[in-house]
Amino acid sequence: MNRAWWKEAVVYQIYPRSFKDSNGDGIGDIPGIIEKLDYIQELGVDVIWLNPVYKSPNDDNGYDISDYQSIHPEYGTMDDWKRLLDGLHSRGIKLIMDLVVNHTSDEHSWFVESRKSKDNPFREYYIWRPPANGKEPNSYQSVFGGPAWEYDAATGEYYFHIFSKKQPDLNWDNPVVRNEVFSMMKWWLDLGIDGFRMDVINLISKHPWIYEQDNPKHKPQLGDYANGPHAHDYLREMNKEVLSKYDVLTVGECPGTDAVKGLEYVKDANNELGMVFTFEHVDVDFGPDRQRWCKGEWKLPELKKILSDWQTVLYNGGWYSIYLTNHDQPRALSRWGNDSPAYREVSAKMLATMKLTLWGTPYIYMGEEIGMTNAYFSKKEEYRDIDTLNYIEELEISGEKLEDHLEAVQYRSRDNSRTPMQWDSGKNGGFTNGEPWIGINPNHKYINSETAITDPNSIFHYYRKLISIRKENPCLVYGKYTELDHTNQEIFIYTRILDNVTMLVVLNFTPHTITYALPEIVSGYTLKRLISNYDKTDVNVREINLKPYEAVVFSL
Ligand code: TEU
Ligand code: CA
Repeated sequence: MNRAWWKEAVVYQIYPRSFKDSNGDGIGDIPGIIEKLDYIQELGVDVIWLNPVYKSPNDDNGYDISDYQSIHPEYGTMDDWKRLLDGLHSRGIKLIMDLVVNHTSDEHSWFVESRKSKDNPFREYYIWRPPANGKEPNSYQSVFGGPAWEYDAATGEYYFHIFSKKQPDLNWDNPVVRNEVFSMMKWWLDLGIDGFRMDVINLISKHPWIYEQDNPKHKPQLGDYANGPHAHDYLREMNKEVLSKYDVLTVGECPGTDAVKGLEYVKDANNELGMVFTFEHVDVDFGPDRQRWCKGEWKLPELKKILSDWQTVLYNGGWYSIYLTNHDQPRALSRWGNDSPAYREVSAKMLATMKLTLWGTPYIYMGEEIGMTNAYFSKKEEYRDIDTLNYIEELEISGEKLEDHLEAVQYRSRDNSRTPMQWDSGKNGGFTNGEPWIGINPNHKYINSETAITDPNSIFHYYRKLISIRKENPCLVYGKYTELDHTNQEIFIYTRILDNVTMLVVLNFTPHTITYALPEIVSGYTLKRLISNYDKTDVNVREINLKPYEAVVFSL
């Protein structure tokens, strides 16, 4: 397996709007991030992924970009951004930027031109179709609700948008568009960035059916829009024209993709991407018919199967990335761990152990390192996310009450991970001196980074230790992953093997004490405990007594 810096790296994701506000306007900004660089360095991560900070009307919090080559004034200036890059690089930390090129904002100058007339030179930058029988070309829906086609009076045609109507999709079949994107990417890379996280990059090539008459088979969900006929062609072209000329980390967000399809994007031999973000594990608790707005059941063997599949399939010449939450997902701890006071710390550490010992590059989402939990907002006024608000409006239109769907909304809303970073127990959790743009979780009184740093047993320090153990043990980076005892409903157990080094990871996913017979593979070995979320591990040659949410890594 080829070694690479980005395979050995640990990435920390910053959602800038909610990280740290430096000027009291209630919105996190780049100078705020600069204030916290020592904190980031202390954690021991190698790379920062910054969510979009470009000029944007903020219909979808920066994922609707109106100028790819300037910084949104709310976040600061280009000079601030350069200070951030220097501050990171001088600490040995790399920076990857968000590349959002499936769509632009409708306020981007390309679209402003495109909508003016049918013969405008920018017309073919986007996807336009005439009405069908005086209506939308077809009734396909956008991911955020409502039609995927929006009427534009100036020319009497409809444009296509997978996300909000303020996010028109770019026409990647037009080579001029591809060249525009490639030269913009070079511009950022030449400023010294270390790679890109690519938003819904496998949606750029459109399936022919999006233009066709309604087909009852197609009630498209996000994943159905994915992996169109030219997705790989366009990524290979991007690699050839841009990426191959730099030593960079690339991670493409790829909904609707299983491991076999995923491998095609990341196989060394294909020269496309370094890694992809997969969705199967974070969709494991969808309801029947892949319904997202509900609190579906999930079982440990299903989660293990998804993770194992990806790690096994991608091991054949590719690379994996492992995240448990991000700015679109509920907090991992509130989902797969246990956010009640008794188990919050120990289950957060258990999940951290899993993330840092699986095969693939681990991503930590801001606040995960201090065990932040879901927001559980109960009123419509508290929500900010367009996706959640559109859903609440749909409920209202169909005469339903939010109260009757509150459990699902509280569980699923993207705002759960977007509440401000909790820095201290004081006013607004130390995030801002002003009025925060979104509510701060009241639990900042006891869940905050100041407390975490002073407590040597905190989740924060546990993460630091895990990160350094990973760095000291190439086996945890490159070692082959093998799952044991797949059907076990309560325990996740696997080995990592590299040359003559074997590591065994045992994770109890329940709040119960479990006596567990150790697998055959350990017989004849002495178990050396590398790390655990408890002071002592009760283990003998034959069995282990796992305490609630106990996690332990042994080297054999
Ligand atoms: O995410 C795409 C995406 O899959 C989610 O928006 C998904 O619809 C959501 O998680 C609900 O399951 C990317 C960005 O990460 C997201 O923030 C943007 O809103 C979206 O693309 C459009 O740019
Ligand atoms: Ca600010």
